[in-house]
Order: sequence, then structure tokens, then C-alpha cells
Amino acid sequence: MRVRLNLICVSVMTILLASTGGLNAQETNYDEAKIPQYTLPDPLRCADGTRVTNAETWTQKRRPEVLALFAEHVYGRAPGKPEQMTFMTTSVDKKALGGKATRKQVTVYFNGQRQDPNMTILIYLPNAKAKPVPTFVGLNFRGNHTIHSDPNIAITTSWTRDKDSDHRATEAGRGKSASRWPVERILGRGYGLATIYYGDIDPDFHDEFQNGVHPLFYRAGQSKPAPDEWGSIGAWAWGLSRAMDYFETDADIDHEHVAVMGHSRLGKTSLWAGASDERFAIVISNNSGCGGAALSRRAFGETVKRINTVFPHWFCDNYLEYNDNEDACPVDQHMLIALMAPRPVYVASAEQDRWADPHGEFLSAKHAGVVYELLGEKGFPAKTMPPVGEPSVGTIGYHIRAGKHNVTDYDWDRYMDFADKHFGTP
Ligand code: GTR
Repeated sequence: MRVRLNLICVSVMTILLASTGGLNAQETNYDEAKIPQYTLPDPLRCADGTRVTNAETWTQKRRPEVLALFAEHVYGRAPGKPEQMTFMTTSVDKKALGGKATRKQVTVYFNGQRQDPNMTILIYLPNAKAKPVPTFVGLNFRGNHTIHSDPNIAITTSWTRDKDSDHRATEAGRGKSASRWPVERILGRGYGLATIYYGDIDPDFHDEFQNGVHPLFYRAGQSKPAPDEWGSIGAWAWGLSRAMDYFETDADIDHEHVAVMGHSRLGKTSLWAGASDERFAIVISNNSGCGGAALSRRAFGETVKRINTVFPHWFCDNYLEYNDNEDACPVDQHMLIALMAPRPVYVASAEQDRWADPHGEFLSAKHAGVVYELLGEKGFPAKTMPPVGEPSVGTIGYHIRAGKHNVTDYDWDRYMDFADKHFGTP
């Protein structure tokens, strides 16, 4: 009797597994053996079937094609630089951080009107270095005042995720994210640092795009982005480009040597910013995972379906087509990395960050290599996944560090080594 019951149980299980392709749809796969069979789209194969064999065809034909595919299917098309945009420097302190730094705060009025939305760029530049200085720029999650205990950093008035204070930033947050922003360490190596609160550009919750920058660009009668128009990641990346517009006007910032860096959803954002705006000279993805550096077709950890379900506002609506249907997507994320070529790009993973699929992040970096090589760059040195704590660095850099999903001094030190290598030590 017991044997029969067991048999029934086993066959019910078999039916259940078969109906879900061997994996319960709700279940997250963390098993390499259960990764679906997949073929990556070839970065060098044009839509008309021809293969790119020289740098000119990549630059003139295939790169614009791949960029347009990411815009149409993944992040959405975004507007350009607004003609009416203005910058207002609200404070400059040449003796900030005990005299080590010059601190500037610059408000960007996207359409020239002194009303929301607008974003404030917080900038620290090392006083010990001759200007202009190469600079890192990145968006932050909780407000500029959270990146350092400096009492003079202005507190954002935009929506924040802080429920306890009715979604407003408060003094209590000052310096709370400082471990992710080692300002003195960055200045000490001769780099500037600029950061912007991402919620100034678009608050990170789904409201059908009524707040943030999207409504500034609606055509008459339009009330939300079309299926191929920008979601929130597209808007945040667009904000980074507006910061770059400002850097071009600031003689203290070496705007030809700006590295864009982002963590997690903001790592997805830094990659899209670097792909869509070639003024970023180095692009850095810290633990960006699904929709960032990780290959979507592996469906390891977070999947396209899961990210589109939990964060319906991040990507464009066309991306929903690829829920449980990654193979149908004309691009995968190695092609996003390839869009940086020939500029240096760095992908970083963390050992315990399996949700972001470290191996899939590594494979993207590796498979972007063909484009770098075509352009005469040494793409990616490692053939297999480098061990924890042993970066592999060519024009494409990669590391996996011990520990969790986070940004640490170890990560920043590698990014600065990478910038030293490609920009020259400042
Ligand atoms: C997670 C999300 C990831 C990553 C992360 C973050 O909840 O699933 O894709 O973006 O948030 O941004 O912190």
C-alpha cells in the first residue's frame, strides 16, 4: 500500500514538473544544471543576415542597430537634451571636508522652470589636484545627504522610500549610506565624485509615470509612455546624461574622463547610460544582475518575468513580451556590454549575490569581447570565471568579490585601479 501511495505521489510530481518545464514558475533557479538550453544572439550578425567583419560596419551599421533594439525592446526610447534646461550652482565651498575638497551643489532645471522635477548634483573635487579632474558619477538611492556626514549637503525634497518619515528625506539619514561612497578615498586618489539622488529624476514606484520627468515630454493628449518609450531606468539614465551636459560646462571637471558607476538597479542604469551616451568614458556595473549585466537567457536567479512583475515601471512595456520568453528577444545583455566598445567597461559581481547571477554577469562581459577585438582592443583576458578576489582586467574588466550584494571599498579600489589604467593615474 505504501509503495502504491509513493508511486502516486511520484507521478503527481512528474505531471507537475512536466507542466512547468521542469521548474515551478514561482521557483527561482539557482542550479546551473537547470539552466535552459539557449543560443545567444550574435552581436556581429546584422538584422539583414550579413556579418560584421570590420570596425566601420560595426560603428556605422550594427552598433546603431543594437542600440535601437535595446531602446525599442528593453529600456525604451528617451528624449534628448532639453533646449530650455538650465543649471544653477546653489553652493560652492572651497574648504569642504576639512579643506581637502571643493564641494559644489548644482541644481538642474530640466525645462528651465524652477519647479519640480529638478535634480541636484553634489560634487566633491580634490583640492590637492590641478583642475580639471577625472570624475566618477553615480546615482544614489536615498538622497545626496546620505552619502557623507558633511552637514552642508542639501536634503532632497523629492519622494524617498523612507516610510517612517512619510516618504520625505530627513536629517536622520545624513551619512547613512557613507559606506557605499568612500568620498575621502576617492579624493585621495585624485578623482572627483559627483552624485545625484535618483528619485529627483523619477521616484521609484509605479504611478503610471505621472511624477518624475516623463510628463515633461508627453505629446498633446499623451498620458503615459508608449510601449517603446522610456521607463524609470531610461529616465534615470537620461538624468545621468543631463549631469554630463553640466560637466561639459564646468571647467573643474575633466568631462572627457568621466566614469559612470552604479549599483544594482542603478548599475542597470549606468550600463544603459553608457550605452546610450558615448560621452561616458568608462562604464561600471556593480552587481547589476537581471536587466543589467546578467544574461537574461540563463534565467538564473531573478528572471525577466519576475523583474517585470515586481518592478513594472523599470523597463519599457515592450519588454513584457519576453516574460518566460527570453529566447524571442533580439538582444541579450552581452550586447549591452558590447555597446560600450571600444570604451573600457567593468562588470563586478558578489559571491553571495546569486539573485544577480554572477556567472551570467561574467558571461556577458566575456561574450562582449568579440566586438572589442574587432575594434582592435584586448577584450576580456579571462576564458573562465575568475576566482573570488582575483580581477581579470583588459579593456573589459571583471571581478567577483566575497560577500553580499553591496558596494564596498574593495569594489571602489578596483574601479579606481581600472580608471588609473585607462585614464592614467591622476
Ligand atoms: C532587487 C531587484 C534587483 C536589484 C535590486 C536593487 O529587489 O530584484 O533587480 O535591482 O533590487 O536595485 O537593489
